[in-house]
Amino acid sequence: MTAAAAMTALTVHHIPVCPFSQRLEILLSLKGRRDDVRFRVVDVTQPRPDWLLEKTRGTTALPILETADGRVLKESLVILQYLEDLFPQRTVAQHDPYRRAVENMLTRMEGDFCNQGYAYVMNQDLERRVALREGMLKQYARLNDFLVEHAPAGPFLFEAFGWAETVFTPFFMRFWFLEYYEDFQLPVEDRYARVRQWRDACLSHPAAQQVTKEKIVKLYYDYAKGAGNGALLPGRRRSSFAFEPDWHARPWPPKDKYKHSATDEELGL
Ligand code: GAZ
Repeated sequence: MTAAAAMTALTVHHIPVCPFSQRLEILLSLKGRRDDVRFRVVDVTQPRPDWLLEKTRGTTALPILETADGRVLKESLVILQYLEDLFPQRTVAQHDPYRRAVENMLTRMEGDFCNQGYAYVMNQDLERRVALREGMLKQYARLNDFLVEHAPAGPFLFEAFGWAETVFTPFFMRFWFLEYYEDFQLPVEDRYARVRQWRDACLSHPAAQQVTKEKIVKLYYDYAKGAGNGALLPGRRRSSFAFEPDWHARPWPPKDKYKHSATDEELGL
């Protein structure tokens, strides 16, 4: 199939507030091609439908990209590269081999960064809180160090918001849940200054405004209580990831995740 034919009917099946699918939206926005891909929402609070499980051959992680002729790609970083190759007019990745390698080294740090932030927000044990905070700070310090070595001036890794920024920005946004539920702030210290500058530039970029702090904080309440991916907590009938009632209409959730478990009613669900 030609590239032109391939791009006429691309469908991403995704969970709307998922950081991995936000990467795809950011990349497409940077390329001015957001409308060339159809995004179909999958309700994470329901079991995956059979038609979707058939496409994935049983795996449940999203996003997946489906081509016009029904072939399926998995893994957000793989899909990101596919879209980059398919829409080459406005490239986001670096061309120079050395620069691309540097950007890939930073990209490889996303897994540990993500895992640490999610372990921290999902923790229910008060005694582990200090260690998790330290672990998170260590991740930020590693990023800081990398940026100081490869891009001391900033704000981005290279001249503009690019590949590494596309990969990390959804997590910088998700980690608003740490500010809210864990009172976690990046300390104003030299060893975090460069990563702070990077994070702030990422957060305010026009191509990355698919979610807000309010939406993240409200939808991720159940994560803060230890239940990921739309799982139901004891005593609850609805997940905080439910589409209805709309998150705009719900109150801000209680912040004290260690002492209190909010009911559906308190969450406006
Ligand atoms: N490596 C894949 C990619 O595409 O890059 C990851 C995709 C993924 O994890 N998707 C999640 C999913 O579909 C939604 S986003 N899960 C349902 C399933 O059945 O697999 C959750 C975590 C976590 C880190 C991230 C997420 C998250 O812990 O945002 O724990 C519950 C899920 C480290």
